[in-house]
Amino acid sequence: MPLARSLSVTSLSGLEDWEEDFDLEDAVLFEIAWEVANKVGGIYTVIQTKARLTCEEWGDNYFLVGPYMESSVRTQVELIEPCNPALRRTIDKMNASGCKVYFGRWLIEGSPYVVLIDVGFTAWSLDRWKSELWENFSIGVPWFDREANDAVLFGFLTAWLLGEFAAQCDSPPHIVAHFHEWLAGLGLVLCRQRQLPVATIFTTHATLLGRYLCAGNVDFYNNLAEIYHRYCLERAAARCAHVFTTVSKITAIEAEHLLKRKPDVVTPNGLNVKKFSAMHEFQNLHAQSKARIQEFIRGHFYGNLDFNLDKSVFFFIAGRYEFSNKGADLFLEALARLNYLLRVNHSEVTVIAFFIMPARTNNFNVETLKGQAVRKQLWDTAQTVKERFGKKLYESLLIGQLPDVSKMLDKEDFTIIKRAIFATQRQCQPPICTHNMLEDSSDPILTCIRRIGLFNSSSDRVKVIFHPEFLSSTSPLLPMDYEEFVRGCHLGVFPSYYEPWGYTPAECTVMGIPSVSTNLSGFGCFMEEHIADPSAYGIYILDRRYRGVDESCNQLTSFLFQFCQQSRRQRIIQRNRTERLSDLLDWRYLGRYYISARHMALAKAFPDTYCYELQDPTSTQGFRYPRPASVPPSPAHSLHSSPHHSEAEDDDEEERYDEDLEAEKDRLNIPITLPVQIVYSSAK
Ligand code: G6P
Ligand code: 1S3
Repeated sequence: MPLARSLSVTSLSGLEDWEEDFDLEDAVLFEIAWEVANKVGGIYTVIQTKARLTCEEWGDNYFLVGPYMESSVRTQVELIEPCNPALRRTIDKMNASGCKVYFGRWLIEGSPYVVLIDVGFTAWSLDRWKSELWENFSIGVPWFDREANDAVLFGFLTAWLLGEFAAQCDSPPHIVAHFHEWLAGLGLVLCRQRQLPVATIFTTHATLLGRYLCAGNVDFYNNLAEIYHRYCLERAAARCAHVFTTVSKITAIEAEHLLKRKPDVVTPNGLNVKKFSAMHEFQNLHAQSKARIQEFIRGHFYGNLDFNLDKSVFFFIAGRYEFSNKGADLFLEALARLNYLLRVNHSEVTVIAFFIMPARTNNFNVETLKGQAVRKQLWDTAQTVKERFGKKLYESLLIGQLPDVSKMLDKEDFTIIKRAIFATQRQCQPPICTHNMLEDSSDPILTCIRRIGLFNSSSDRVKVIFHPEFLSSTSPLLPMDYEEFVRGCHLGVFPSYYEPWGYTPAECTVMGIPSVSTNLSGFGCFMEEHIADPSAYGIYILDRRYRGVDESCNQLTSFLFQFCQQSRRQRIIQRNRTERLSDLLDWRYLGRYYISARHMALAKAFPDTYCYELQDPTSTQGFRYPRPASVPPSPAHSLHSSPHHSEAEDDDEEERYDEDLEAEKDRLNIPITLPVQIVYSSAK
């Protein structure tokens, strides 16, 4: 049997210490998800970032289970022989019975073990398994739903794996199996139906019905055939699990109504926070990345660069292209209103708003590529003229004469310069979209831009760039990866209507970039709960729950307008505050909710070995980051109503900010409320 593991959750910048003495000596953890070593969306990020902490806790007894996808395996997984003898026998037995199961190490932080199942290889069993599903659970999966067919294969294969593993263990094992999302849920249902000795957890990251109902423009009736059986699989998993969790309180409400089960634990999503040894390193990174975005802007707006780049701020929205669920509709409308406000107030600020959402395209468009080529040519011209100039200066110095400034640029130099200037002439406005869109006329972002008239004209104070492809450092247009890009921006804007968690604003926070989220997103609700004055920390939370669309749009416009009125120094101070919240989003802190869920499941499934007690919920105090003392008492003063405030005001605020850093450290030692307060005792 493996060695006992001791768990220690260390103190984080004043956040409470959390020691756990639950005896996990002979327990084994399987975490099962369709996105293990297979990037589809947010669940991949959850599993991948959490792996290091879970490996530290469970050591060699932690196994991730996912589908075998050849292209991902080639680049992300090192295939090896299974280390655990019972698991080796399990895999050998399954492979001898017509399955293809692989074992390896996923090459990410923590290097967790992965069991990867080739579901296609066992497709010959699909009809039989679907009949079983119908006979035992009355869930009928239609032949045309490929995703649901994969879910059936994956479900039966994972239940097979867990059952076989339990049978292969020398002594009765204590298995915890944590299943994520409906695509993996069937394995859980089968474990319970077959009465396997497995403590089961089901986490839903978004409910199927919630997503469909909120999307608004989904063709509901023509999609009905694809919804119901998936919903049945999801609901069965949620109802059968020993412990049911959702990623946020907002999704918990949804689950209570749509899946008819209140989650036992809310397991918020964390990140692997990288701490720089130098306090201000993230500010330097902002400046470096911003300079690269500015270069791109110079090319994109060539010939129309009539605004001051030094007084420009970069906003962005990024993510899966769900126009209204992700709030791209509201963002565009607010940008139109902001454009008006900046114009009537004669603001010197220019806003460049990026939309990074993948759509169907056939590559970059010519005008956009040309912009970068022209910029490059201008740079080369400047270098040529500089060299010629330098040579003349050098020659005059050699003969001990002051140079004749009027002769430093000759006729040839002027010809070169004029040719370069002529090349920047442009007959059209700078493009909105960087790519050739396949569905240009019906694309929701482009259609909305046509309606609101944000066409990147000179008079517009708000410019829009739609990049319908995820960013990559190998792009010929904007060669930056997502992280670099985020660091270079000033504000992430995520006014989502449907967002069970929302990694995008969380990622901004840990990089020290302020963001807008909503009280309908898991992240927004979490921050609202834990921070006394979120906007002082650069966390703007939009009310999309209790206000109408028009009112929410006005609120967003006012957030954006206020942001545009901040001075550079205020932005720097605000970024420092934002970055200080990153501990709150670190798995080292948030991982404890997963630990709670696992212990609770073990105690429910194996009551003779483990038990837990619910603590009196009134005995603990909720944790809240206090309002930064450096913020003046009235919000009206914390954001200057005029952009022309004095430097002295900034100095005052900066000084107060430095003082309050120390004071806040002490005040952070407040107990934190876990969603379920559990005191464990190992009754073994
Ligand atoms: C960082 C850098 C500063 C730079 C500033 C620009 O803080 O360390 O040197 O001046 O970014 O901030 P801004 O909000 O104007 O991009
Ligand atoms: C879901 O992915 P999505 O973008 O479809 O799961 C993510 C991870 O839990 C979550 O962050 C996101 O809000 C959900 O919507």
